Amino acid sequence: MSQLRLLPSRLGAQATGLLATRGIPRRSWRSRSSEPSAAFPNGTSGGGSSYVEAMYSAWLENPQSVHQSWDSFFRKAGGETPLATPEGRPVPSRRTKASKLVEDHLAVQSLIRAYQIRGHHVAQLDPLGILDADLDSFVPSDLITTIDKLGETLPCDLALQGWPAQVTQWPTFYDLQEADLDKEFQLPTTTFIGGSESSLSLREIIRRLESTYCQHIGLEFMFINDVEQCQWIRQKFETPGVMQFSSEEKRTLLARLVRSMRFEDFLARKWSSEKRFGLEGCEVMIPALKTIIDKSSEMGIENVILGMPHRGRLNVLANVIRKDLEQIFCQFDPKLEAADEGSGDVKYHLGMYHERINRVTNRNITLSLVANPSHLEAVDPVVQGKTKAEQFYRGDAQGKKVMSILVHGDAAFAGQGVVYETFHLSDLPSYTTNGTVHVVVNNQIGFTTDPRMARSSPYPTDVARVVNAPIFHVNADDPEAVIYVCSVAAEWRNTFNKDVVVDLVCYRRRGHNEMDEPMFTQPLMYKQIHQQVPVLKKYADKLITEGTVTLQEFEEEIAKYDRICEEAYGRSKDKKILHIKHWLDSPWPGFFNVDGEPKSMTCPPTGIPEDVLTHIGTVASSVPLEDFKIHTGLSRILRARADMTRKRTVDWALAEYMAFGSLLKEGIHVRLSGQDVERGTFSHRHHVLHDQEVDRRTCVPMNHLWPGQAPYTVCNSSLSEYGVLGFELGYAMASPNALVLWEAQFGDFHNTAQCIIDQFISTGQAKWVRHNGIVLLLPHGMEGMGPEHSSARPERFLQMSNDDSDAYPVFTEDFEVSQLYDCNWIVVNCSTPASYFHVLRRQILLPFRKPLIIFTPKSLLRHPEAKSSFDQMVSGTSFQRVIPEDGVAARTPGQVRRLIFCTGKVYYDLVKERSSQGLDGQVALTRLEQISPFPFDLIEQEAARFPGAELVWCQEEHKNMGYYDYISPRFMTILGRTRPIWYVGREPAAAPATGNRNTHLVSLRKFLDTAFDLRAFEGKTF
Ligand SMILES: Cc1ncc(C[n+]2csc(CCOP(=O)(O)OP(=O)(O)O)c2C)c(N)n1
Ligand SMILES: [Mg+2]
Repeated sequence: MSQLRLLPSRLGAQATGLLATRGIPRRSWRSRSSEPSAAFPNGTSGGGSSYVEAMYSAWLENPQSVHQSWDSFFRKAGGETPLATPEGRPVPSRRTKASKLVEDHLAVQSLIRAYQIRGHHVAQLDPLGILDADLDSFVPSDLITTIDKLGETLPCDLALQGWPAQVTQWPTFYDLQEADLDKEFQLPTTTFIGGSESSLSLREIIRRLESTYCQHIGLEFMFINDVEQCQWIRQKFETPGVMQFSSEEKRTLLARLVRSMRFEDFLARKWSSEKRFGLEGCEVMIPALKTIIDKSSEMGIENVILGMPHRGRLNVLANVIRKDLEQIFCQFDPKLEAADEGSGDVKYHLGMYHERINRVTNRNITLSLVANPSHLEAVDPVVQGKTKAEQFYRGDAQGKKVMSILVHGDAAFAGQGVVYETFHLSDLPSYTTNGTVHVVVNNQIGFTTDPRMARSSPYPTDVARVVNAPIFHVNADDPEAVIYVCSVAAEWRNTFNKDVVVDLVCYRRRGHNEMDEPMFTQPLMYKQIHQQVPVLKKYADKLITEGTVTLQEFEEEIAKYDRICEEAYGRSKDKKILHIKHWLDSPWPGFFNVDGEPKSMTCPPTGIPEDVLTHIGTVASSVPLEDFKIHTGLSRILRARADMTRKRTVDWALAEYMAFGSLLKEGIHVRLSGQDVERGTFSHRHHVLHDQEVDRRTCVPMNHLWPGQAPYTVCNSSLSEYGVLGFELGYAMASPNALVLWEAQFGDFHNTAQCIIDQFISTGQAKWVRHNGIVLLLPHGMEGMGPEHSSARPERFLQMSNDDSDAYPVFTEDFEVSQLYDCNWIVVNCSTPASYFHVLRRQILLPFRKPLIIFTPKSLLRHPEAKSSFDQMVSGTSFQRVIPEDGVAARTPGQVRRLIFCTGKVYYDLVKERSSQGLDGQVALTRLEQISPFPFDLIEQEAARFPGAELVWCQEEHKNMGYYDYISPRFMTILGRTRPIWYVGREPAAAPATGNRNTHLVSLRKFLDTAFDLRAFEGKTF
């Protein structure tokens, strides 16, 4: 049915042709009367009409009895001259007319508003003309289009076309007739279609509304809660003649399209059987991105950080970032040897960093494309984090210098939850990047899946509505419309500092990749695609016809770019070695030596002078602001901190304070983010004090430590792991001189961020030669809290550690540090506050950066034994990878019958049990603080110290979890398989912990009994 009401031939031959081929509407035709009535322009419902009528009646009686604005409204609307009857009332016939006049004006205002709200539903967005971009061919019943026949009787043959028999008239939502089309109507202030005119005929109003809202641009913005912002958008698009391009601009656009198209053609010619995820069908994305960058640069932006998936990535590298073509081409050479360490990545995942002069604005601009994995949209929060950090280091709190652009595929944008998680960061004070421009390559397909099977929302972009981001849909076969939309999008971002979405409705000329046959699954779509004239040809024909360029100039432009490609191709053949380092997205100038290597293989001691410890302890126990009333419970906590400081001891929270505070003193920015981190899930941290009497008055004592110290950021995040961890990883990418930590509420929640852990943290350096020193704090421990909230899943992190379990290492002098350099990440489980303090400081003092995974305590936070003395933290002390037995057993090693190795909290259970069983002289306890990379050297020494002892590994986790599978083969390697390492701990299980408190205690008892049963392994072989 929609054909009948769709737009007339003047939308262009293409559009009308398409209309006839439109598929079956998803919804059947509905009578207009079943539709809810539209809101009136002032936001009231139909009840507004009687109010206006009352106004009109009053005006007829006495024009001065109504407000001036009503008087002017009724006069301009051509109302009757006010005339009172002898009784002071208008005659009845006049009232009828008056009522019609008012109704008509209201109808027209409603109509204007209906176009602004729903016009996009009938915009001609699909270049193929097959599918409606909103997956629905239904035409909103409150739109009157130029082909509607108002109030006329239906021709009887329409019944044959499926109209219900009872419908005898053209359906009209308003009581407007054909004759009304030439009447003049006053325009409300909420439209700009009039330009300098304040009233127009209804016919012209409809024509202008159609031309703004229903051609190749579809605007969704009326859900935005801010009237000023809506007005801004209306003005940008409704004002007559806004989409005018100078011939210079048209020529630039054509030249950019030439590059985009010929780049793909070149790759297709040279490497016809290589996957490259070409951009064909959306070539306009290159001029689109360039326009966003040009416009932003013009508005003061100096640094643009981009994230994007596979589609068109090489083209973006070549033609937007301007990576040397030969470096791109040589990636296609299978014989090239990799020069750098690491396993590398496929070419359409690599990142890039480039500083150059923007040719349009003549200003310096830095562009970086962040490397990403296949996992679609995973890079979104990473880009945001990096952008935030760049803004932070530049002091660009408003995002006037640094901005991000994210490119998305239609299926991924709608389907991946991390998109939503990332949007929710966009307006949070510690996470906002002050607006991102999102560009969706909406080729109306995801691999082989039709969008009608891939999403439940009308558009793939609906997710953006949650943050009030305007969404501009545009037909990608209309390059000028695309450019206009992109320039408004950039202006929006740089005016309001809020997100905006450009939805490029396009098609995918080939299969998902160049080797894929799309006709298997999308036969009709691809029949249409095969007939589709490429956008470059269409646009060139248009410009040649209108005389903006000549055919010869166009051909020369093509030949010029083809020559550039050929020459670069020639040069690329001379390359023998592939440098992944050339694809680094975040260089750290000055951190490494000129060859990109660490400046040393040593780490200075991590202890600090006692007066620094004391000073931090004092500030941590105080309220640095005047007249600031804290909670009495907190006063107690602060008094306890002061007491500990006096006694030269620290608990966990104070040790963390001292690590952060000392780094801040040394100019290292510290940022701690995650759910409820400010107070701490376990109410132990209290880094943000809240005035009990003044709303939102807070104090962060950590920022009052020293004049000139580095800033400390501690921020409660949104309830997201995937998004927030990705964000912090991106933040940590920007600079090596910051300690960036993400804390999970409980360790097991990290699994909803698994993709960031697997695809970026564990593998990032190997794939992209990019270091990252992010720290993950994962509360862990079997404390009877149930299957969740117990395990941070150490086994998973350890399984992904890359140190070789079977290789007996060479113990060089720098073994401790070089082992750290060689690993993909560091996994620790500290048993003392001092250990935690040192490992946090070591993270920054190391001459390179590695991700650090820390299993952090819960009950140990308040355990009376889990305290450390200043002696373990002062200058000269450092992180102990292994804490050897130093009690009674250490003094008589010959008498020790069992040496139990363990890690973390279970140590305290074991110490207590050993003492209660009177086995202090016979059982030694040694703690692994650093589990991975495995401290082979220290374990060997420790085992040798107790030659007659049976070796046991004890853990509180189940046997198939925890550390056992990781440590067991490494013990075998270091012991030369001469001595067994027996397992003591919970039995294998499916769930990480029981939900029954009693079962928990029974299993604890059982393994503690085994740990100290010195005959438990008698007669057993290994
Ligand atoms: C998280 C994730 N799931 C699945 C895939 C496999 N995959 C690769 S491309 C693709 C289709 C993407 O469609 P769309 O987002 O529309 O981008 P297009 O390829 O059409 O440009 C899929 C499912 C992936 N890369 N990432
Ligand atoms: Mg797609």
